[in-house]
Amino acid sequence: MSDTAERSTAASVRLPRRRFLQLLGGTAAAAALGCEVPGSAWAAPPPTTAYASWGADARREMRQAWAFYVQFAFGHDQIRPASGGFTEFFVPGHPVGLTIVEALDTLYVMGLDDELQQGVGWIEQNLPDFDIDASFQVFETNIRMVGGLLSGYHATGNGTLLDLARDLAERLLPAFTSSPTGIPYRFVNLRTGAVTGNITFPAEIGTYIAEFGDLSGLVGDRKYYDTAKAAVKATYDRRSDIDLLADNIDVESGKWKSRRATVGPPSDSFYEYLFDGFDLFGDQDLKTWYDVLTAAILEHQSDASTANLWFQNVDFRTGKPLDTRQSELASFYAGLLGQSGHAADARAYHDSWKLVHDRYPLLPEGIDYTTLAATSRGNQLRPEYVDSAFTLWLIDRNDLWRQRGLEHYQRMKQYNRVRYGYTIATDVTTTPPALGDFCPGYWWSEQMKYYYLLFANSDRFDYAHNYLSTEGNVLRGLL
Ligand code: DMJ
Repeated sequence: MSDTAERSTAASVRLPRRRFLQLLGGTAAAAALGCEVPGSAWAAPPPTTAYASWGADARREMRQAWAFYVQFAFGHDQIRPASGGFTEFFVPGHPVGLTIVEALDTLYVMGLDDELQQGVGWIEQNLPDFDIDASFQVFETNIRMVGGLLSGYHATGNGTLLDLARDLAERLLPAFTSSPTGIPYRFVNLRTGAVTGNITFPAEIGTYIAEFGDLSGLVGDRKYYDTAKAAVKATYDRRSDIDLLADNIDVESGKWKSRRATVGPPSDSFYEYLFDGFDLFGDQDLKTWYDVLTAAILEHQSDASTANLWFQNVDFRTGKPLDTRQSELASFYAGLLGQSGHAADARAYHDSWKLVHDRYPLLPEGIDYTTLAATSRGNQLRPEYVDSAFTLWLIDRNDLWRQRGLEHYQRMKQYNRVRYGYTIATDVTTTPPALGDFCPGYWWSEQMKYYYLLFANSDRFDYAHNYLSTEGNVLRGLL
């Protein structure tokens, strides 16, 4: 790709951020237009070079893994790196190049420009639009595909990527607009707009504002932003008297179908995007909702009875403890707490996960935090632990976070590596762990980017003012 040419084209198609904030109107826009967008307080001291060789190492691993993906699975959603096979993520028989889309901005920040050009070329030649007569999961399609295309657009300025992001978001909209509550159905047929899946979860309701809001700003149409925010509000308005959310809800009746409040799945990124919507767009409503729910979580779900901080699952109406299980996915919450000013809790919660990391060769999918026993023995090659470490490092530049990130990276190299890349594990209670044959799409978008940015000093990333989505897509801060 002619990078310079593409970038100058991009400048002419982008709707300036200021214009989008005007479109938003009201207090939120005023706050943002006053340049009080949170995140600007992130410290930016001079980087050290102690970890630079690990940055180069992560870049080499990414390049090699990409070469294997191109050789064995190019255009398919995910490689099977042990066997050299492939698998689709959304719908069997309907590949959408998920790994390529997820990898775009990681390739960009790493300066792997030939690979980036190869990926964009595949998209240009093979994805004219998303007119696919099949049912796609709305949440995953948004965070992975819409977000990946948008961050790819921010990286390259290639208008095709933005057009595709818009085409796809349009096809997701019926999930929201055909719902009587504004809470999206879980699945939508990308061609017909037919919806299914009327029992859903907070994360699948509230993880759109970053991508939809970015798209609104880029194309000058606020409907995406408004749709995403309405779904969040519909859920927030159904909080209990003690300001907690349960984790199952009926899209059509708006009635809760469970009583469990959790910061882990299937609620996790609902909370993340409340704060992120404020971070990106200065929307004070979202910040208020975040603060109300977070105060209740800290009051009713914090459990320091083991001498470490954990977040118990509780009854959302009474606050009564339900169980002491913790998903690995919940470790993202340390980063979110840090971003939102809860520095001591952030450190304490990451310290808790460090204990688990010390106990097993790889983090298990789930534990009982009273004993640290694995309740789910697999390891889905997940990024949340290093995601938090990276986020916390951006805030205080304490080398502790780099050390934790490096340890996570070295364990992955030691235990998740197979012939053609990196794979999930099926049992981490043995050393070495038993391995599967599957590299998830998020590996390309999340941890490889976090490792690289944590260790290297990328001149394509603004370490002081940035935004990474729940899927690690950089929607602000690419240089
Ligand atoms: C990613 O797809 C996203 O981070 C999502 O929010 C939940 N976790 C997976 C990776 O584990």
